[in-house]
Parts: sequence; C-alpha cells; structure tokens
Amino acid sequence: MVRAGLAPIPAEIAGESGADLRLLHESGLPEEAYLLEVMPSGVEIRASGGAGWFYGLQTLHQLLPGDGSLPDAGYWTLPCVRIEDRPRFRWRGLMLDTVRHFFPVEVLKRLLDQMARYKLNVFHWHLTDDQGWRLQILRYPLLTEVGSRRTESPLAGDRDSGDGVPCGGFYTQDEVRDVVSYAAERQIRVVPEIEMPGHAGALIAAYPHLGNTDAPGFHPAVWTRWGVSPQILAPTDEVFEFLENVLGEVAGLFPGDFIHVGGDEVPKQQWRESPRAQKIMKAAGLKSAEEMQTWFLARIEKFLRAQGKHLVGWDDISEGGLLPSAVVMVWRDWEWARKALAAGNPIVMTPTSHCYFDYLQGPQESEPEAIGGDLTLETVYSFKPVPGDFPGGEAGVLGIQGNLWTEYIRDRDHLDYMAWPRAAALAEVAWSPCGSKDWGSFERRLASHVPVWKTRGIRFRPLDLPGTADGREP
Ligand code: TNX
Repeated sequence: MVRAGLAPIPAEIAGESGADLRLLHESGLPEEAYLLEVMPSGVEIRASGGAGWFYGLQTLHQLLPGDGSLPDAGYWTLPCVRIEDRPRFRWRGLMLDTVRHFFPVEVLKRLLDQMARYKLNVFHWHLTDDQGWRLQILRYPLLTEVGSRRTESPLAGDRDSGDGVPCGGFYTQDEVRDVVSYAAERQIRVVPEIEMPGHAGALIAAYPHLGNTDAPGFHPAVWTRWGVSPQILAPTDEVFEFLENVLGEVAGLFPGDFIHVGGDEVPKQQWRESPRAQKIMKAAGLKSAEEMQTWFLARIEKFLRAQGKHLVGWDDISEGGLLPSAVVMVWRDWEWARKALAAGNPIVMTPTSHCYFDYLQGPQESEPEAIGGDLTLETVYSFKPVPGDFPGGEAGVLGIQGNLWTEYIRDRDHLDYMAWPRAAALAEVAWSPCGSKDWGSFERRLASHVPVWKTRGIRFRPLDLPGTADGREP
C-alpha cells in the first residue's frame, strides 16, 4: 500500500477543515471498484487507480448532508461506514443529440458534471445528422460552413410547418479537445457519433457529389424537418475515401476505443433507384440494399480496426447480416440483442422502452412538448437489461445507456428537465448488482439529492409531479 492522491478532490471536501482523507492504492481491486471507510480517525478510499478513487470520492460527497456546503459549525459530521463498491456494467452511458438542437460547450460540461456525480462513464456525442453537421473537420470546411446551418426548424406545436428561424452551430476541434479532457478528468470517455450512410443529409448538402446524384428526387439540403431525410450517401470509392479522411480526424480527436457510425434508419430507396448504386451492388455480388448496407459498414469497420478503434452502430446495422466485431447498440426490438449476442457481438442496451429520455414522463397535458412516448421515472428504474434468455447471459452486455434526442429539447433548462431525475435512475440500474434494486429506497434517497440539484442550478423535473403508467416490464 502506498499513499497516493491522483483523483481530483471536490473543493468542498478538501476545504479548509484539514480532514484526514487518505487515497490508498490497492492493486487487487478491479478497475472501477473502491472501498470507502469512514472511521473516527478519518476517511480512507482504497482503489487500484484513478477511477476507483474518483468514485469513492463521489460516494463520500453523497454522504455529506444537504447541499454539500459547509455547516455553521465549520465541519461535517459523517456516519462511520464501510462501503465496498463496484459497477455492474462497464458502459454506463448518456447520449446527447447536439444536432437537432445545438448546445454550447458550457452545457455539455454541466451535463458531464452531473454524469460524474452519478458515476456514468460514457458520453455518447451525437454530432452529425440530416439536420446539421456539428464537428469541425479541417480537411472539409464546407461540412460546417454549409452543413452546420439550416434555414429553419419545425414550429413548436406544429411539426409540419417551419418556424422561419435559422439554426446553426458547431464545435471547433479545440472545443472538442477541451470537452474530451474535461470528461476524462471525470472518468468519462467520449464516444463520437458520425452518421452513415443515412442521417447524412447535412454532409450531402455540403458535398452534393457524395450523394446519389443520379437517383430520382436527389435534393441536397440541410433537412428542416424532424424524421428521416431520404438522402443517403452513395456507395462509391469517392465516398469511402471522404469518410476515411473524416474518421481519421475523428480518431485523432477522440482518444477512446469506440467510434459510433450510426447506421440507423437508412432509407434505401435511392440505392434501389440509382443506376450507379445498382451497378456497384451487382459488381460486389450483393443481393439487396440491406446487404449493401452491411457491405458499406464492413468497409468502414475494417478502416476503423486499422486505426485501433471499435465500430459501434445502432441495431439497424445488423439488418443485412452482422459485422464481425461491431458493438451493437440495441434501441428497438430486443431480438436484435439476442441475434448480436448469439453471433458474439457485444451490445449496449438502450431500448426505447426504458432509455429514451426524449419521451414524455407524465401526462401529455401537463408536460412540455415532447416527441411522444411514455417513459416515467419508475419505468426507467424497472429496467432489466439482461433477460434470462440472453445468449451468454450478461457476459456480452457492455452496459446500458440513456438517450437524449433533442428534436423537442430546445435549451439547457429543458434538457435538465428531461434528464433528471431519469438519468439518476438509469445510473443506479447500470451500477447496482442485479437483484438489489428497491424502488421505495430509491425514491427516498432521491429526495435527498434535490438540495444538491438546486444548489447546482439543475432544473430537474420535480419529484412530486405525476407519472403515468409505471413499472412496465420488457
Ligand atoms: C430514432 S434511435 C432515432 C433518432 C430520433 C429518435 C427520436 C435512433 C437510432 N434514431 O434519429 O431522434 O428516434 O426518439
């Protein structure tokens, strides 16, 4: 055992009290595990590295009464406890869609702060889509010059009309590096998402020759409605070269192991109707547009492997057959999870039934406008991500993730309202051992987080507002 002090100590804890807080190295503990002991002689946190110390400190912080500010007495009184703790899953994610609405870096950092408090460790950053391209790529400046701007968005309360208000924004590479290091200091890895071959309308608006220019209805433009644009990337060598150059820059910006390439909801009509795409399909011996999607992404997967990265994609990537080593993010039918696991592909469970934080969390009449759906706090908490019949049980399940799609989430306060407290429920599912959940206890404990959220200016959804149908099972 050696004395160590690598993990940042929250200012309130370090304080001026001179509390005897020891961070001790214990190599036998798994990567994110910690042992926290509060004793009359002081506090000890044992871990095998930074992640464990960091999580021990988060738990210590949660033991502090109220909002964490120093009481009048000038010191805190902590209960003597011994907590041995480790996460159930290694992927405990939250996704933010920064395309449908743009959120400045400050808002991302606030979200990362909250994630850290709940020991969530993956920030999935949705950066490109039909409605915008939000990541600076040095080699292709039009991606942001053209692709980050749309002329208008759907009107609030009337999805089929436009609001006439231009909307734009993107992150510079310096800003991305800043976010990545801010996240890393909080033990959060950032997984960027660059969508292909569908949800790529903004890319095609910037570089129209990469679309299916010979398909009927080819219309390059940054999409101004929600839903899915029919414009998809052409399956040409030129497109692959472009994507590889983009992904090369992305790989350099994001040091983590994973790059998400979307792959969801690809409308295949243009591939069926483009003579050029059909020719490529036949030459490659592919029987369907679905097979061509797998072929397309297999080529990208090979490129990413050569860069030392794993491809992650939404479960739609399996429609034309599974890619050899892709991580499948399951959002629709749980059958996709079983198929992926049976083929040996790891999965992240993020089904709409329990993880879509853009869905309504109470009666529609009394909630802010949302995409629809029905996802109460209790339903999130009831999430059982690994049913008994998953091939290989829990072994292939990397973890779980909540998704904040932002078609109807326009600003920071609304984002808070949709994320909290639901993301806290998800965090408990992600961290706690299977079978240890207790809704009553969660509700009681959650109440004690309210003063902290208030101090931090988090505009959470008040806990006494009504939910709707609860406790849905998968
Ligand atoms: C489906 S989930 C989408 C998103 C939308 C979301 C709205 C997924 C892979 N695709 O493009 O924003 O529904 O809930």
